[in-house]
Amino acid sequence: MAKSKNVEQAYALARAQYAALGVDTDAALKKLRTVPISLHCWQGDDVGGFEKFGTELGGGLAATGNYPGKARTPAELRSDAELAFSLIPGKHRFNLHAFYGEFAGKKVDRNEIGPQHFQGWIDWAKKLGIGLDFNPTFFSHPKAASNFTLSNADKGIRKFWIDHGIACRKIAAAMGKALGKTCVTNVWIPDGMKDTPVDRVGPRDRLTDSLNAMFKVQVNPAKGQPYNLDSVEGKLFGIGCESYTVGSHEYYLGYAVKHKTLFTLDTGHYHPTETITDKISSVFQFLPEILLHVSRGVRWDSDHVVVLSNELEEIGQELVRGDFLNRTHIGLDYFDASINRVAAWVIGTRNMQKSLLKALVEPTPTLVEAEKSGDYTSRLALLEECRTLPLGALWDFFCEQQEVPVGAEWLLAVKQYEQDVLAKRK
Ligand code: RNT
Ligand code: ZN
Repeated sequence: MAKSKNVEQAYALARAQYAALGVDTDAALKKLRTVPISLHCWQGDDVGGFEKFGTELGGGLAATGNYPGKARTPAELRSDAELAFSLIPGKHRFNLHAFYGEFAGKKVDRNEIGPQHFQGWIDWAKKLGIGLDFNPTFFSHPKAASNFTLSNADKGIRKFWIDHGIACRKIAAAMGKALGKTCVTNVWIPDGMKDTPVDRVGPRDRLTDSLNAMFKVQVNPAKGQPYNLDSVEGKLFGIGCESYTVGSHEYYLGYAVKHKTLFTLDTGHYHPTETITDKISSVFQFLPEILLHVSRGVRWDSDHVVVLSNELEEIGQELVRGDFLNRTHIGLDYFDASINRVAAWVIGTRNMQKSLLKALVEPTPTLVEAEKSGDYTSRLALLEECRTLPLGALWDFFCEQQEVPVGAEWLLAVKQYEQDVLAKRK
């Protein structure tokens, strides 16, 4: 890619402006390069998967819109994701759900899946030099139709889902081992009730037993880097589960602390006026690592494409200020079917990176000093001045350094691909 003189000149000016505040922008860009974001496979096909059981998307999840060109096969999904990766600076990861396996036209039920169904994904990840993450799929299945999976009152159904969870952890470990990059497996279940329950205890007792049975199976080597890390994701409510969610925030935070799993904070899983900003440092008091599902709820957990909002900037600030980047696995979780799906990946990922960059070039020591000495006037004044520093010049330079399109140029590649490839998927 030809280097642009404008980009370099703008960077030199911006660099000096940040340096005057004591900020080393070269070091910030170097750090940003090392932070992988896990792109969620399910943005590529509206959480469809490749099982073809004919079951509708369940669990209160809803991908609205019918933009043409969604991926219908693993090969198409991989091709779309490759385009997205080529437009995002840095090296990232890909996050698979269990129902995206390659089943060669056969009906392989969820309790029967194995690493062989993900060999194509492993080979692909190896070729790209990226890591994979994983998720058991506890929805879009006849045995999840009652909205009770791991907490189901029926022992047989519970067993089915426990076996699915174990199968997934083994697949994840096989991925981690094959790629030499630890895989993070996120457990989210849709269990809950539309109307007010009478027994809130029973399902939670059963969920605890099921999780214990699922996590009891060892999938990691006795020593050294783990192949797989387990995480659990809570939620406030879902469509069809407005009154009771078995795996609530408190439930899983307690479970994670007690059983030493990771804990997933999804930005869409709280009251609409509540953000995860203030939860990060609290959770880190008690857990070594967390998983983020960066999403954007609009009025509800609507999973809109992540934009560079105040909330996203605050998340970046918390991760950087608290020195939590090495303890945080950052993943995206949204699904918008009303716009080009490759663009949705690119926009959300680049925004997540911009929020980190903005935090990495904050004059944090000066701000902390002001705060410590009780000079809240300076703290506020400086924070507000920082908002309009030339971040765009740093970002453009970073894109150029990483040999991906600068500014909105990436959109041209997406539009071209839409014309050449997506439009032909009828
Ligand atoms: C649902 C959870 C969960 C899912 C994915 C598809 O509310 O956020 O993470 O979005 O597993
Ligand atoms: Zn999520």
